[in-house]
Amino acid sequence: MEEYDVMVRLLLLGEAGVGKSCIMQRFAGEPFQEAHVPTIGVDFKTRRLDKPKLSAKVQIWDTAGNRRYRVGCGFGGLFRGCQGVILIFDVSDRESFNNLRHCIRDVEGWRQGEPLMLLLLGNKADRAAYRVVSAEEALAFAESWNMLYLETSAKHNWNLQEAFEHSVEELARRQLGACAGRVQQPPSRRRRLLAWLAWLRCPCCR
Ligand SMILES: Nc1nc2c(ncn2[C@@H]2O[C@H](COP(=O)(O)OP(=O)(O)OP(=O)(O)O)[C@@H](O)[C@H]2O)c(=O)[nH]1
Ligand SMILES: [Mg+2]
Repeated sequence: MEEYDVMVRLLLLGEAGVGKSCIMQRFAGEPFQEAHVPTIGVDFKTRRLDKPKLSAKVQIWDTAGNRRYRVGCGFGGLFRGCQGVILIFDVSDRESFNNLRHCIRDVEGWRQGEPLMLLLLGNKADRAAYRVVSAEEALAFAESWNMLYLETSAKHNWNLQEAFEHSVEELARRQLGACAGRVQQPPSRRRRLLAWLAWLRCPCCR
């Protein structure tokens, strides 16, 4: 029988076209999809994540950004089976950032006061010339909801491993309780983002 320390279920939420499916596919080791094939209903993929002191089975649930395609999916029930929600917007699409408040309203409705890990991803960070949401603005929004903020690119596989590792470590810390000392604490949120931005802005480092 397969052995692991924790089983983690994560839900991806965000507007249509922000890159949820690409992020899930990249995490599962699949190539980047150039075409936008809207998700109908829900989809999921599972992968093991093995760290020196922690092994986890990670199940990623991908949702339809277009609410019309969510009909009949039993979203509330699906949500209650997940310990963490990854909210995603597109840094080159302001609407997708503005509409995060609808996602948060959904989450607040489903969670009914239960503890939940939230992570915010600003995806398509490779589209630097088209950026309309600054990292500073997104970070301020994330902090107001007590979320970690990371910038990702599903296209170039930037920060995806880090995003999922953070989620798993955070949830493992909560699930394993007394054993949680085995899981390494991530560095401070702001320091990680600043390091990432310095890297993103420096062409010779990329
Ligand atoms: N440049 C760039 N394009 C991306 C990135 N991630 C996704 N895309 C593109 O964005 C489009 C939408 O990606 P999807 O992953 O299908 O978006 P989604 O959020 O799953 O959309 P729905 O299923 O409709 O909710 C596709 O054309 C992808 O190739 C990225 O990091 N950078
Ligand atoms: Mg999709």
